[in-house]
Amino acid sequence: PHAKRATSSATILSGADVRTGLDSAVLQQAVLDHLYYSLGRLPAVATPANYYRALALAIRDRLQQRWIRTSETYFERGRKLACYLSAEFLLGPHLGNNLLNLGLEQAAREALTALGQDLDAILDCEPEPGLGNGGLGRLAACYLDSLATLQYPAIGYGIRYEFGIFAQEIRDGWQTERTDKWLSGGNPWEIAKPDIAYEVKWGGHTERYIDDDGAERRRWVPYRVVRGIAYDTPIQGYGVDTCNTLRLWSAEAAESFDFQAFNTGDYFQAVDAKLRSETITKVLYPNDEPAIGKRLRLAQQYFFVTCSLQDMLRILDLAGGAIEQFAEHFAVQLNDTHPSIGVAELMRLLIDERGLDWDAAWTITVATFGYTNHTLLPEALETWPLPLFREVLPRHLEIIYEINRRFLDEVRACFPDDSARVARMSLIGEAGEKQVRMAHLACVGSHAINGVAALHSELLKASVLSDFHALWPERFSNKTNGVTPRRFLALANPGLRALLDETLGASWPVDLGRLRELESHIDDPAFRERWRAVKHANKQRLADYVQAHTGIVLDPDWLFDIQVKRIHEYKRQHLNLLHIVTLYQRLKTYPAFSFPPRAFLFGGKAAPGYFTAKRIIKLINAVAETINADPEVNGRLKVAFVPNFSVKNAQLIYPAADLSEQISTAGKEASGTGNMKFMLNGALTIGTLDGANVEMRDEVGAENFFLFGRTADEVARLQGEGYRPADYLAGDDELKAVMELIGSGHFSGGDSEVFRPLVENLTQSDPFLVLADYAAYVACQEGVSAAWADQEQWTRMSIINCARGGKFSSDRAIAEYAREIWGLQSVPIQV
Ligand code: RUG
Repeated sequence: PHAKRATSSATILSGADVRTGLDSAVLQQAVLDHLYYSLGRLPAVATPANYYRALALAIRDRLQQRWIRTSETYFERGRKLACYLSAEFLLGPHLGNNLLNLGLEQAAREALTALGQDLDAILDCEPEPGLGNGGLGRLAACYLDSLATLQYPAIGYGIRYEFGIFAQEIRDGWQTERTDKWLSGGNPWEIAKPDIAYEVKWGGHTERYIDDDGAERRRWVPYRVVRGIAYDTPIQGYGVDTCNTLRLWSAEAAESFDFQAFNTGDYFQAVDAKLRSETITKVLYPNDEPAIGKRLRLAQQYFFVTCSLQDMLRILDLAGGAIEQFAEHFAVQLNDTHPSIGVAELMRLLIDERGLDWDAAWTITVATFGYTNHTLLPEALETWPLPLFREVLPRHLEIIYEINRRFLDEVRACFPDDSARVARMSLIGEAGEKQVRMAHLACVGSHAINGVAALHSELLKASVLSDFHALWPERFSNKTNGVTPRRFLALANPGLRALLDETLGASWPVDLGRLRELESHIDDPAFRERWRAVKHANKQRLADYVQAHTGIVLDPDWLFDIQVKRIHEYKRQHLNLLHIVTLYQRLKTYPAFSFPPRAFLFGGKAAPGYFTAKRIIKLINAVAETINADPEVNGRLKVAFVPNFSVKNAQLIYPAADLSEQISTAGKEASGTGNMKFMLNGALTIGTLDGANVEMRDEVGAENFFLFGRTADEVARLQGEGYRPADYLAGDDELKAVMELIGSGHFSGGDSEVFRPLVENLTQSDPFLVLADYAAYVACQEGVSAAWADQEQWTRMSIINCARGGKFSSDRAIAEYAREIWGLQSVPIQV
C-alpha cells in the first residue's frame, strides 16, 4: 500500500482527511489503509471479501463524524427522543444503502475500479444481518431509515442475535434450514460499547422490607443476574447529516465464572453458567405469526426491554432531567407485544428503583408508551402461562396484578354489572391454565394504540380489541405501513431510478408524492418504451440470478408473476398453485389452449416447525419440476422457487415483477409491505381486499388493480354459517380435477401420500377459504392474461401503479407517528 500511496499521492487532495474525505482518490487510499492496518492484507492477496470489509470500514469512518455529531446535538438540545422497541430489525446489507444515503456510490465505484475491483461484486460479499422474520422486522428497519432521513431524534432498541433467521436451502424440493452465522466474518458496521451495560435479573422471589424513611416496600431477590452489552450500528439518513443509532443488546454472564463453583473445583459448572447466560441472545425464534410461549423467548423479550429502559434512565440522568419528566424525554413505541413487558418493567424501575409512588409512576408509564398491533390472528396474540411468568419475573407478576386490580375497577365503574366484560378484558386469562395476556397489558399501559392499515385498524376496533375501544376510543388510530423508497426503489432499481431522476429531478426519494408527475408522460410512446426497457433489464437480471441458483431458465419476455413472502396458509401460496395446476391441466387437455406465456416465481421461508407450510414449499417445487421438464407445456409455463428469500435477493425480485400476488384471505393480512414494494417498482397487483391492498387500490383506481375474492365481512359470514369446502369441490369440475391430480401423485413421482395432508386440509377444513375463492381467482387471472396482451395499456397501468404509490413511503408513516403519537420534532444536524 505504501508504494501505491506514493504513486497515487499526486491525486490525493492535499489536506483531505483519509477518514472523512469524500472523493474517490481519498476513498481509494482509505480502502488501502484499512486493508493494510485493519485487515493486515496487501492488495495482491486481498479477496473480494477483504475489499468489502475494507470499504465498509472506510464508509463507517465517513459516518462517524455525523454519528457522533448527531448524538451530541440531541444531548445538547435535550429534545424528545423516539425509542422504537422491536425484537426484530430485518436490516438487509448496509454497504449499498450507506453509499446511497451518503451520495458516495460513484466515488466508491471509481475508487474500487482504480484498485482493479468491481463494486457490485464487492457489495455481494456482505452477509445480510437477518435479525427478523419478515414484514414486522423489515418495517422496523424501514422506519429507522425514515426517522434518520426526516431528522427525527430516534433510537432503535433490539437484540443482537448471534444467529439471525436461518438460511433456507431446498433439497429434493423440501426446505432445510442452516444456521445463519452472519457474524462469523466480523461485523464492520457495529461498535461494541462494553461500558454501556446493564444488569438483568431473573427468577428468584420478592420480599417486603422497610426503607430508610420507614415506608414499606417490596424488592426483587433474583436467582440469577446477567449483563446486557450495547452494540451500536449507525443509521444514516438519506441526503442529510443525521446519523441515528440502532442499539442492539448482547447477553454476557455477569461474572465470567461462577467463583463458588470454580473454587470447589467444578470448572465445568462454572463455565456452563456463563454459557447459559449467553444463550439468551443466541438465536432469533424463526416463527412469524404464531406465538411460541417458550421460556427463552420471554427471557429475550425482558432482556432487551430492561436494558433499553435502563439506558433511557441513564441518558435522562446524564442530561440532568428529572425522573418525573421521563415521558417528556422519551416516546417509546412497542412494535407488537414482544416488548410489552416494558409496561411492567418501567413501573418497577420507577417505583422500586427510583422511589416514585404508584400513581406518579403510572401516569409516566401511560404517557410514555404507544402500542402497534400487527395481527388479528388469534394464534399470534402472545400470552404467557402464569407459572412460567412467575418463575421468570416474580416482581413483574405482582406489578401486573396491581395494574389489573386498578384497571378492572375502572372497567367496573364504566360498565357496572358486566362481569363477562371484566373477565374478557382482564390482564389474566382464566380459561384453562391461567395466562398473562400481553396485548391487554400493552393496551392498558399505552396512551396510543394503532393498527397498520385502515382495514386492519377497523377490524381491531371491531374484534380483538373491541372492549378496549369501547373503554378508550380516543387511544385508537390507524398508521398505514410504509416502505423506504431509498432501499426498495432507488437502490434496488437503478434503471428506474435513472429514469425517475431524469424525468422528475432528484428529490423524489424524499418526496415520494412527486411520482404523480409521471402520469403526465403516460401518453408518450417513447417514455413507455423506456419504461418497458427498464423492466425488461430487471427481468433479465432476475432470470440470471434464478438460473444461477436453481438452474431454471426464464425468458424475460414472459409475464413474471411473483409471490414472495413468508409461507403461511393465510397468505395462500396454495391458491396460486391451484391456478398454475389449472393452466397446466388445460394445456395438457387442450394443446391449442392459448394464453400469454408466464413465469411463476415463489420465494419465502416456512417456520421450521410449520408442517403445512413446509409441504406447500414441497408442492411448489414438485409442480415446478414437472412443468419445467415437460416440453408440451414449458414453452408457455415455467415455475421457480427462489431459495432463501432475503432482503438481499428481494432487491432483485421486486423490480422484476409484472404481477404481484397479494392473495391472502381477506381480514387476515394486517397490512403487507411487499405489496407496496412491488407497486412502487411498477408491478400490477392481483389481490384481495385485505390489509393495505385496499388503500393501494383506492390510490391506483379499480381499473388498475386485479381484484378478486370474498371481503373480510363475507369471509366472516361464510365461516359463521359453517363453511363446507366440499360444496365448492362438488360444484366445480375443473377444481375437482386439479385436486385429484395433486392427490394422485402426478407431481410426486407416483407418491400419492406426500401431498395427501394438503389435499385433505383443503377439501375437508380449508381454514383460509382457498376453495371458496378459487373460481374468482382463476377468472381474475384470465383478466390479467387479457390485459397483458395489450402491452401499451399494460405499460400505462404499470406507470400509474408506480406514480400513485407515494402514499406508501415510510416517510409518510413516520411523519404520522411523530405528529400524532410521539409529539416529536425534527432536529437538523450540521456537521
Ligand atoms: O403479518 C404482518 C403484516 O401484515 C404486516 O405488514 C407486518 C408489518 O406491520 O407485520 C406482520 N407481522 C405480524 N409479523 N408478525 C406479526 C405478528 O407478531
